[in-house]
Amino acid sequence: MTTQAPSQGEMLDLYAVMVRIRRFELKMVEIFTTRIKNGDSPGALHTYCGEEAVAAGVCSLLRRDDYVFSTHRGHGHALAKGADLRKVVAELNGRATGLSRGFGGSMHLYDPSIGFMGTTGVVGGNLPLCLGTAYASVAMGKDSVTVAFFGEGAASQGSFHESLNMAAVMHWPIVYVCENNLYAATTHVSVNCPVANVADRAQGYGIPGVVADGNDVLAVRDAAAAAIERARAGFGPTLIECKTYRHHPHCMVIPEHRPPKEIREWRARDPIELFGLKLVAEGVATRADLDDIEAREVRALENAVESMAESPLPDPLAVADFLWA
Ligand SMILES: Cc1ncc(C[n+]2csc(CCOP(=O)(O)OP(=O)(O)O)c2C)c(N)n1
Repeated sequence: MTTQAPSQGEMLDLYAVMVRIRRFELKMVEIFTTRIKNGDSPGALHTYCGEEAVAAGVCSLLRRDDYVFSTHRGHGHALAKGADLRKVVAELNGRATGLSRGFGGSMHLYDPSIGFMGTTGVVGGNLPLCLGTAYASVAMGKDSVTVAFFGEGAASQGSFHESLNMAAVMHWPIVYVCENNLYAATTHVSVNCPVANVADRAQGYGIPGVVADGNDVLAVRDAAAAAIERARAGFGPTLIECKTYRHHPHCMVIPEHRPPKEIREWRARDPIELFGLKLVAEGVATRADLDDIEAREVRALENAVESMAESPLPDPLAVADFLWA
């Protein structure tokens, strides 16, 4: 397998995508907090802060005609796959200009035009679905690859095992990306996973299982490169486990339960800061270049929030557009 080192432009893109996701999530926390204070109920918000290197690293290698199946923690996957920032901001705020016309929200973001096959509120629910696009690619003679992101909690659902087994026996082009952030809501991975690594479970299906540092975007990219190449060439699925950690509690309504020391230690390994330091140390970018990227992303986000605020709510009767006749 050949893994091409990213060019300077690709490195800066990786940085920009991670910053875009981080800024987006922090802004949504701000907006949702205000809305809750105002007696509004904007729904659940599962942020991806701390895990950006996974989505950025994997999606940087995908083509538009490759497919991504996401989770309840999926804003980062959508943005990394190329979803329009304005439409994602609008969708999370229930506006008619949103990705799902304002009817879906955080856990129902879809954009099939870029191969983004959706976030979902059903933990492990995306894993059987990803078999569909993989089968379709094979049946149509296309070399598109399907990526399924999921948490380590989902890896203890029956759907995980069914999906891996099917993909393995059929040699379907799927890259399974487990985002092991140590906790499924409040349950530590050691409670529901009896082996050291989720990736070890790949052995049971005769496919490669790889552990990657999920806070190192280049390590994620390397692991993904080999898996994508393998899948595209017709050799079947790979299970990648990215060890990472979320900055925020599980969602807006569940209080923090994790040990403060553990949170501090992981936050000290912030994927964006680590990558920024590396870019500067290796002369790929100056601190001023990185600040420019940050400023550009902040501007784009501010514009998206402004346009969302001016966008209408969906017409309730338009829901009929989604019903079968
Ligand atoms: C089938 C199902 N069971 C339970 C839940 C409630 N639930 C929502 S998120 C979550 C934790 C999922 O953990 P993990 O898969 O590790 O993803 P993470 O939240 O850590 O990203 C649970 C149990 C659900 N949404 N769907």
